[in-house]
Amino acid sequence: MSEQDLAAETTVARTHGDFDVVVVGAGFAGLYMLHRLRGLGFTAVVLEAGGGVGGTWYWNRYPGARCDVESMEYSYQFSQALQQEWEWSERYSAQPEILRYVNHVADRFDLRRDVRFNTRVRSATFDEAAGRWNVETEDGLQVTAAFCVMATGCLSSINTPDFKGLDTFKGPCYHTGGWPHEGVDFTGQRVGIIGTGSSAIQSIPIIANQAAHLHVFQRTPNYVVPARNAPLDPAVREEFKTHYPMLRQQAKQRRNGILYPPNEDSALEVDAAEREREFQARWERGGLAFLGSFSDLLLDEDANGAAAAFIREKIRQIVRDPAVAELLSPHSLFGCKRLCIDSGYFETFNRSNVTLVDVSTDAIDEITGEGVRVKDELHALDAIVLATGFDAMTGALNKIDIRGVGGQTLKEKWRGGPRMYLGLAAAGFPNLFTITGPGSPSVLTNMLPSIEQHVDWIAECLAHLRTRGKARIEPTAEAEDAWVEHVNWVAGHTLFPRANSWYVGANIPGKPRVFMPYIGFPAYQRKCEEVVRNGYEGFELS
Ligand code: NA7
Repeated sequence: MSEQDLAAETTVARTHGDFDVVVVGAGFAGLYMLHRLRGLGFTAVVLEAGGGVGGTWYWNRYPGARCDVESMEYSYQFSQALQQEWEWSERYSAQPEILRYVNHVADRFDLRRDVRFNTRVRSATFDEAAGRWNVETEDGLQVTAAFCVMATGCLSSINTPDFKGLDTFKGPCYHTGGWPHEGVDFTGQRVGIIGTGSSAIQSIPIIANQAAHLHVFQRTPNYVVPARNAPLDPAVREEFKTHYPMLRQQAKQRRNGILYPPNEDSALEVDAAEREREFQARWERGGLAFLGSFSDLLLDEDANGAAAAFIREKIRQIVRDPAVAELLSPHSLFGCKRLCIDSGYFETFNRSNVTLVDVSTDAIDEITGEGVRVKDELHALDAIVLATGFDAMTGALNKIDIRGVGGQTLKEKWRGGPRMYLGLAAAGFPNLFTITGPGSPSVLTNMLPSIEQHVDWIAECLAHLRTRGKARIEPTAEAEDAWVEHVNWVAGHTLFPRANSWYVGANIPGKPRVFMPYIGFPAYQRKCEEVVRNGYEGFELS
């Protein structure tokens, strides 16, 4: 289906009148939420800012955009037929293929007719007297529903740093998280890319191949392991398809919901040769499996240091110029920012048309009409790429004026950092749910099973309320406080909170430093099940 067809379809979704549920966002989360709600006989409408389905995969069309979770796992599992019929082509899917998959799902389950595209939500207000949510969009539409589900994504609010003079630059400036649909041809151009996170690491080798010259402005180097992407081995595909239910179950028992085998040994209890062997085996295997090399990499500083040293040595082996290799070598904690997965990233710095510009001590002073100025040097450019990330986890929610009981805004409630019960609901905001909200495992996991677990929980909760004749659900302040404390307590036993990552909001100036996701997918699922078994413990139903 083309973009035009999609846009034409936007008028089809019924938006007048009352709904049982209004869902914000038509990415993987919002689409599956709609599917479950329909199956339970609830009326629902989905409001989506983009011109099509797919969320993250709709917006992030930068060159090289690819998932870092393997294709056979980065897919829905709610439908056996769907997971049997879809054929992934590569070990890690590229953005266009994932977008095709989401579109296929939308068609297969006839979801589009309840989605209103090109519709950005401006506010959501709880009407206490009516016990309903009033949702208003930027184009003046008003929708009311008994329940509101925010499926707004964890990495959907782009971060554009406040560079002096950014708007004076004469050439085009692109953000990786809002890439033009028609693509960009950098042939013959002098391009500057700001940032060296996952998006930059994926796009740099491809842009370098095209551009006359690429300047990479790096503030902090990252730990990167090879993806070893390849056409999907038919034997692997068959293995998954034959044993999908069992493999999905196994994955749910893993800390991050991903199937790679974890090594239960401590990195410090084996000798140096064994440590090296394990790291090397994982390096050759490729991908996030490197995180599972040893059980204590994210718990113990010395174990962590061993993994860090291994990767630094790899960088020295790959990058020919020792000064560049040193600049590319991270000295922060390993794995406490999202580990990046590459295809030829470090090799790209051996090219004569690539310059690494260190902006760690001397920040970017300004952007002029001609390029980027750092200290006294102007790097003349024809185009700029901002690979500067997102206001993660809370950004998309805080952009919407969400008002609960007594007119309190969610933004105000979260002034000191996000507070939610289970990352699903917030005290003072009855009948409002978030999918993969702060305080749930979300970004530390394979997002797809995390999304499905949340959607299933919410769907079953709504069905329960209907059966019991209850109209309102809200977590108690005590349950919320205890959960926030627990999330922090668990994180405090790991190295995670010590790193300046977007997990703690360190990338956004002024954002309160709080470790936002919950560490431990299996324990989290058990907790959610226990809450239900105990009659929605921690929630007030009325
Ligand atoms: P990231 O991982 O947040 O990376 C953003 C990059 O932009 C990172 O290198 C930042 O450096 C850099 N940055 C941000 N602001 C500035 C300024 N003001 N000056 C210089 N450099 C800056 O975002 P991505 O889009 O790459 O990846 C997001 C997630 O998507 C990723 O984790 C995967 O899960 C998929 P910093 O490290 O803050 O010094």
